[in-house]
Amino acid sequence: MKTSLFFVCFFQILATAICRSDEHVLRGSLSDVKYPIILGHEGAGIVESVGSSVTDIKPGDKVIPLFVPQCGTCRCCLNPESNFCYKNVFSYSNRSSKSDDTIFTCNGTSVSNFLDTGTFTEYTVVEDISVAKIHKDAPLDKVCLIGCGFSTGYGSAMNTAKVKPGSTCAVFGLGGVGLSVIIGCKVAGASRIIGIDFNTNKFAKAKECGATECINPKDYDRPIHEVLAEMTEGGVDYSFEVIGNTEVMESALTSSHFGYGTTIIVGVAPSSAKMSFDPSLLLTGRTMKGSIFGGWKSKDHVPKLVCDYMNKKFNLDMLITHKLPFEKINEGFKLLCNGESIRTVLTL
Ligand code: PAD
Ligand code: ZN
Ligand code: ZN
Repeated sequence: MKTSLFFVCFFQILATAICRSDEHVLRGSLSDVKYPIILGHEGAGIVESVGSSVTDIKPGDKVIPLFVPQCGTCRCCLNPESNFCYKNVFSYSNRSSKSDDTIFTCNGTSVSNFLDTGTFTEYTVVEDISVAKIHKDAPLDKVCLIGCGFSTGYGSAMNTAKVKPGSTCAVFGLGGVGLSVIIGCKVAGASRIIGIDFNTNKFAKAKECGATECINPKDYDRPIHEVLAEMTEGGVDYSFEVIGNTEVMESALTSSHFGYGTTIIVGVAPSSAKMSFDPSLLLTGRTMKGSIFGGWKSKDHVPKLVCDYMNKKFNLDMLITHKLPFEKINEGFKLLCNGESIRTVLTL
């Protein structure tokens, strides 16, 4: 391990949820990930020990690992508009250098640690820039969702899109992340929130989260952007792609109103995917942006989001449809793939 032991935090994972990004890796759609790998990145736990230079976390503290680190000193961390960090694992240059830097081995073979957080394990070790101390009374089996799905969706609406009161939003994909976008749009004061999914079983939960209407593209014999244009007198103010499908990304862009519409890409497309769309969609005044971890500066904001949850600023409990003991992890993946679950939380 190249990381200095002075700066690490060793902790027990007590709760972790399953996110679609874990399943992307299981399926092999993110080709630049090295196998074997410890998946999981939406977890929470309790610290066992820390390196001697770690000052903000101590044994016994409750923590959430951060799949986007915050070193606090790089150009991205110093830019108030960015929540990226030079120490991220997403850029190709970092990935290759990280590949020889595995913390874990099994029978002499290196084992990668997904997004430097790998929460599908009883114990793990991360750098202090990849872990946030949270409130001592936080319920770990709920706030683990703040480690990825909830914060990503909620922040995409609040930070990346900056949804305005009275606006109209369209959310493509009603999984745990898409429903969290809906919660964010609602908290931001959107007056119409249209959920789009080809699994109608997701509609009741989407409405519980704040969707004002839900539509299924399979119910129409014309492109969904035409349906949305009709419903909204020309297009929505904000559209969100929360699936990871480039064709839907194009639909989301086309569904936003010319002159001012904003489209946010949240879904993770397969590594080989490329987008192609008519550039006049942008030329005519639309904006398209991506959002990683909802734009939150992870180490600063995760503890605040946990407090906001505890103070009932938002409710994420309705995203948790299943709870299983950790040994039943494969059942949790089946529920996700069959479209039956929103979030399954695995506990020790
Ligand atoms: P999920 O699988 O629970 O939800 C996806 C939803 O999309 C499901 O309800 C599907 O039925 C629906 N769907 C799939 N294809 C279509 C289609 N063509 N048209 C309409 N509906 C469709 O996933 P999730 O909510 O856990 O994650 C969603 C995406 O967000 C996924 O790609 C994941 O990798 C990505 C993600 N991004 C970040 C980030 O920081 N940007 C973080 C976490 C997850
Ligand atoms: Zn995730
Ligand atoms: Zn940084």
